[in-house]
Amino acid sequence: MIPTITAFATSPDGGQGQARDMRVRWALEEVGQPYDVRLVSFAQLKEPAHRVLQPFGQIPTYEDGEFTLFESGAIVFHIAERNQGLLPEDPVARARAITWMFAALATVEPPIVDREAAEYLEGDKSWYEEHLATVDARIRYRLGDLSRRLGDADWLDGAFSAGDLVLVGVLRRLEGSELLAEHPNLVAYMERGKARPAFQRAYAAQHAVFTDSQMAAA
Ligand code: GTB
Repeated sequence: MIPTITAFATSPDGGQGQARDMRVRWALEEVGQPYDVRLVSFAQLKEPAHRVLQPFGQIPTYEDGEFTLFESGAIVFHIAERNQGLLPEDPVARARAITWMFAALATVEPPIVDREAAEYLEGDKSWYEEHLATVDARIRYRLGDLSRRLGDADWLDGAFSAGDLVLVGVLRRLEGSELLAEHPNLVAYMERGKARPAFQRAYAAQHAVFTDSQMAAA
C-alpha cells in the first residue's frame, strides 16, 4: 500500500519547501517509497476530519491503511525505522543518529521557530527589537555549538542519516540569513543535503503544488 501524506494546498512560502511536509517527502524519496499527497486548505486543517489525524490541526500527517501518524519527526523516524538507508544497522550508531533527530527538533529548531513567530506576530510590539536580539543570541549559541561539533565532517556522525535529514531541514529555515552565514561549514552542510537527488525530487514535487495552483488561478 502507498502511504498518503498531507501538505498545504497553498503554502505561504510559495513552494520553497519550508513547510514540514518537505522532511517527510525527502525521507520517502531517500528510501524509494512512493507516496500520495492529499492537499489541504487552512480551513480543512481545522476541521474534525483532519484533527482526527492531527490533533493540533496541522500538516504533515501520514496514513498507511489504518495506521496514521502526525509530527514530522515521528513520521521521518517511522520511515527510517522501516526502510533501509536512513539509520545505521549498528545499534550504537543507530541510537546516535536517532539522538541527532531529537537534537535537531528539540534543541536546534525551537529558537529558530521563535524567531519566525516573532517576525510574523510581534513586529509591531515596542519590545520587538529587544526580543529579536535575545532570540538571535539563542540561535547563535546553538549554531556555534553545532558548527564546532560538525567541524569539517560531511555529516553529523559518519554516513548520512535521518539525523542529518531533519537537521538540514531545520537549518534551511535560516537559509540566506546572516545567522547561518556566520558558519560556512553549516552552510556547506546544508547545501550537501540539498544536493542529494532525493532532496531534489522532494523539492520538485512540493514546488509543483505551487506552480499547479498558480496555473489553476491564472
Ligand atoms: N511539530 C509539528 C511537526 O513537526 O509536524 C509542527 C507542524 C507544523 O508546524 N505545521 C505547520 C502547520 O500546519 C506547517 S509547517 N501550520 C498551520 C497551522 O498551524 O494552522 C510550518 C511552516 C509553515 C509555513 C512555512 N512557510 O511558509 O515558510 C514554514 C513553516
